[in-house]
Order: sequence, then structure tokens, then C-alpha cells
Amino acid sequence: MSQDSLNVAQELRGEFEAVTRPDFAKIRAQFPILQQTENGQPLVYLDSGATSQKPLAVIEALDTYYRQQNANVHRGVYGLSERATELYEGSRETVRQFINAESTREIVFVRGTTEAINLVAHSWARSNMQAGDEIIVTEMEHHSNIVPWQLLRDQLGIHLRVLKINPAGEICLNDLKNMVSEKTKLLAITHMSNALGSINPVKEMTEIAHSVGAKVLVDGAQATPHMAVDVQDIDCDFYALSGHKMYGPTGIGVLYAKEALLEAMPPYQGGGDMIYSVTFDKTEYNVLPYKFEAGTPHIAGAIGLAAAVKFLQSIGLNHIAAYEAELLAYATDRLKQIKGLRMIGEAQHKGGVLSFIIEGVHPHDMATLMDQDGVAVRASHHCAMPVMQYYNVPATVRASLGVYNNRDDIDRLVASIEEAKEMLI
Ligand code: C6P
Repeated sequence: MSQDSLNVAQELRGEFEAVTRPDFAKIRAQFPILQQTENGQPLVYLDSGATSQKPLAVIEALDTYYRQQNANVHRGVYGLSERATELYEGSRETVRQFINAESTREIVFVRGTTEAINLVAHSWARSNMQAGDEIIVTEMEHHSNIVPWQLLRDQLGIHLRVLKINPAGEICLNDLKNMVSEKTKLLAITHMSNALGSINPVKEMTEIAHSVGAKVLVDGAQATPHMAVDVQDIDCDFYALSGHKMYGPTGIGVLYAKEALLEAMPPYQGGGDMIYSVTFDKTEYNVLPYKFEAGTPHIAGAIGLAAAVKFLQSIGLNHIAAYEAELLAYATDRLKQIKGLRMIGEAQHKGGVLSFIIEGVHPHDMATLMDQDGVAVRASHHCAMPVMQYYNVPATVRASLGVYNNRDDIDRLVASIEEAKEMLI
């Protein structure tokens, strides 16, 4: 191809991207909560890692459900219940497409990532692990992906091994290769760290774990709002996600698991809907995924989650990732110009999380003062205490990005930090 035609191709691509790039100002306008003030200042919401705000599409889906569609699912023969069931099962299909699972039988609705991981610990791990077996987690895990395995360790006599991180907040694939053995039964890893923003090479990690016959659980709580996830491409055995972090309602999440594993796993909870027949002698369980959905599910939550997925898809996960990467770069650059600021987590492959401390200032004091400026950030150990121990800090201030944030928010963040610094130092 000549240089001229290359230039033309590049120009055309530029024009195409400019035309197809979503209007993020319009997207922000879909979040009513962002139009309100906090302590007399327009709200700057930078705590999407804790929970995201909700767009109109999700709020309206919940409103419509309760106004017009509410009935229990899988139970009634009347029209309203059938329609609620269709919506609930339609949501399962929407989630299946979103993470590219092979079948809706592999999509179990749960309360969130925490419950999804506990389900795997109670059901799969208890029936597949014994004393001496090993689970590997990384040093950057959220407590939800540590404590369930510790409980199991104490009950079964298994070992919990920790894959270390480097000062940038990254794991090393070679360390993992050296760590796995025929004793490894499970690798349980976060896709994206909530405390550092590091994005782990989960596909490569899965391949290493599978080479010794271990199963892989990926904690996708922080990843799903920010990047396209394909569970078949990763080839993980389990994937956990939380609706509320991806613009959906609280109290709803998903455990994805390969069908053959779910088939062989015993139920996690007993109750209505998870059975086929019950006598006092014997219970036959329902087919997948209902075997794992005891009791009345969070029907509105599932419908709201599907609305959130459609919202994300209407923007495009690739556009979201590109937009947030640009904003992260801008924010990182601006924060690093603040004297005395130490960034915690500088992985090469990183999502929209800015964790930092300011020399001589406690993170809680900083965040409390920032609230006076209408800037909402989290100051905490972020339920990842081992990360804090690694960096030898009690807590960090964390600004975490969402699709609604923009450069003005970052400028307000920086101004607020500077002001708080003046008062505290
Ligand atoms: N992190 C944060 O501010 P639940 O609470 O079940 O929806 O998600 C738990 C969880 C699991 N894994 C990761 C990586 C997470 O970030 C979280 C939730 C919030 O960072 C609340 S601690």
C-alpha cells in the first residue's frame, strides 16, 4: 500500500471513530443523581468502585416492573406471572450474551460477587477438595476472595497460597508457573483489583492453572463495568460479578460456571424452586440453573441488571474502556503533580482506579474534607487489607472512575485535594 493510500485510510479511520465515538456528556446526563449538590457543591462522584450510580434506563426498568409487571416467577399460570417469568429469564439471556457464556444454564443469579464466591466455596470446593490440597489467590484480592477460602481451610485442612505482587501492583506469570503443582485445585483471582486498579492477565493465568488440572475462579466485580468480558475466551471455570458495580441494582449478581461443573455440584441452599420433587425421604433437584436459585429470586434486580447490560452495550464496552483509559491518564498526570502524593498501584495494565496517600495526612481526614467540596471518594483499606499491608499504609484515598466522569471531575478532585492539604498540613 502506498503512503498516500495509508494516509487516506488513517484519515477515514479517524473520521469513522469521531462519528462513532459516543457522546459522553449525553451519557452523563442520563444519571439523575449527578445533577444534585452535596454540601452546596455539584456532586463529583468518584466512588464507582464501591457502587456505581444508576442511569435512567435502569431506574425506569425497576419502576415499570413494580408498577406493571410484578409477580412471582416460575410459579403462576396467570398472565402476569408468565410475563414476569419471561422478563426474568430474558435477563438471564441478556447476561449470557454479555459475558458470552455458552448457555443460560451456566448463569446463576445470586446476590453479588460475595455470594457467588461463597457458593463455589460451599458447593464445588467442599465436594472436590480434601486435606493437603491447595488454593492459590493473589496478594491483591478483595476479602470476598480470601475469607471464604480461609473458612474452608480451617474446615478441610487445605492450604491457601498467595501469589505475590510487585511494587507496581502486578503479578508475575512465571511466579505462578513455579507455584502451581498437582496439589493446586483452585486458582481464585481478581480480574481487576479494586484497591490498585491492576488488570490481571486472567486468560494466561487460567492456562497455567489448567496445565496442572486446577480450576479457575475469576472475581469480575470490578472488571465488568469497564471492559468486554468473554468467559469462553478466558476459559475460566467460574466468573463472579455484581450488578451494582455495573450500573445495575444492588442485591443482584451472577455466578457463571461451566455447565458440567454445575451439573456435578450439590445445591448451595435448599428451598422452593430448586427442587423437582420432595418427599420426607428424598428430594430430586431441579435442572440448571434453578438448582442453585432457592427461594423467590431478586426478580426486579435481574430485570434491572439486564437494563444495565443493555445500557453498557448501547455505548459499547470498547468505547467505555478507551474513554476511561484516557481519563485515567489525565487524572494520573494531574495527581502526580501534587506534592507529597504517593500513588498506590501503577500497573501497566490498569483500569480507572486512583489509589493514593498524601504524606502526613490520614486518608480519612482527607476524604472527610473533600466531602465538604462535594467530592465523594473512598478512604479505607477497601476490603483488601493485605494490599495495605504490602504497601505499609493503613488505608488509601481512592478515586474510582465511571462512565459519567469527565475532566472537570478530575480538576475538582485535584483542587479539593490541594485545599484539604492546606488545611491538614
Ligand atoms: N468492592 C469496593 O469499594 P459485593 O459486595 O459482593 O458486590 O462485591 C465484593 C467485591 C468482590 N471483589 C472485588 C474486587 C470488589 O471490589 C468487591 C467490592 C467494593 O471496592 C466494596 S468493599
